Amino acid sequence: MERVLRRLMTGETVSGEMIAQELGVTRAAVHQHIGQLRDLGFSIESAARQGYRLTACPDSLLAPVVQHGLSALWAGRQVVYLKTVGSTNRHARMLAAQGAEHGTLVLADSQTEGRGRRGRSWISPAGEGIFMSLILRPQTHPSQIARLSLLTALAVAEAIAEATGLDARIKWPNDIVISGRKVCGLLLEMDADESAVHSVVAGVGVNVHQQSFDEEIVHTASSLDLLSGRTNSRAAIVRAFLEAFERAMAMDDMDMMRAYCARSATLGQRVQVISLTGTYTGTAEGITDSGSLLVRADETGELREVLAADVSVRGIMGYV
Ligand code: BT5
Repeated sequence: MERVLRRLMTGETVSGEMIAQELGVTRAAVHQHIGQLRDLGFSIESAARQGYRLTACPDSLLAPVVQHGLSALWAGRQVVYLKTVGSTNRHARMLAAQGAEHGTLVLADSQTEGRGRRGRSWISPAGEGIFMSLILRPQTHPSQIARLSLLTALAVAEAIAEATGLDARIKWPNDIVISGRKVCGLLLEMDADESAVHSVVAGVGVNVHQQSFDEEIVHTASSLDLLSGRTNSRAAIVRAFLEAFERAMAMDDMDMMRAYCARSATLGQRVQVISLTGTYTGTAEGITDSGSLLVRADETGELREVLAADVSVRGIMGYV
């Protein structure tokens, strides 16, 4: 079905016979795939003797739709779309272990066990959001992985801003917020030993079409449609992410940090650092190369390095 769709995405009118020949399948199979695509909401005109023509696409995440007009060279060259999955991160880790190539993107329309950090869950309703995991095979030492985490946050924030016009900002360490509401969360997972990284899976969940939220997150979350007052295209956001990711990967460290800081919602803000050993307030003054937050503590005036794994950081006035 994806191959038939890819052929129709060219915008030409093509006969069933031609598609069948090109793809090496029967005309009956083509006919069946056209029916499936129509069921998924694709508008396909058919004229006797002339053939089929795609006239409108639904908000689909099928590979040919996501890859249409994609200018990235390696990110998203392979797209694995799943209607539903437990967790795209878990699926991507399995594919990585089986040898999936650098840049492979796993996308799902819904997740039944979407995961956040430290055993938390990510609410992933069907058709409402983007649930994706990018498989990376960086040639780096495990200690360099923090850079990938900063870079993923930067790429998602830029992609959302570009595709929707909204002022997407990075709330350290791994949330994307707009107008003080969380619209996206990131979960990076690495498969490595002491000396080498075998693969990294960069998981991204974005709220796109939701009009309402579970009670647990109703005061902190929002969606791109609610914030922009229009219906956004999930495929366009995924494409913008893949392109922004490649751009960010190609930046030198200084440029990347500069771009990251310009998109930060946390830097310069008064924050509350909540850790197992206690809570204190201060001002977020910087981010280190290894991804830690530098907070000037109110009480002592000293600059403290805050590791992402250890704490939650809240704005004094609320969530951001
Ligand atoms: C995150 O964790 O924010 C990382 C979320 C990563 C999700 C993606 S989806 C694709 C890929 N596959 C996966 O299985 N995961 C990744 P954390 O910082 O721990 O935040 C989790 C908390 O955010 C939850 O405890 C809720 O309070 C809140 N939350 C859950 N679902 C949300 C949603 N859809 N929108 C906003 N907040 C949400």
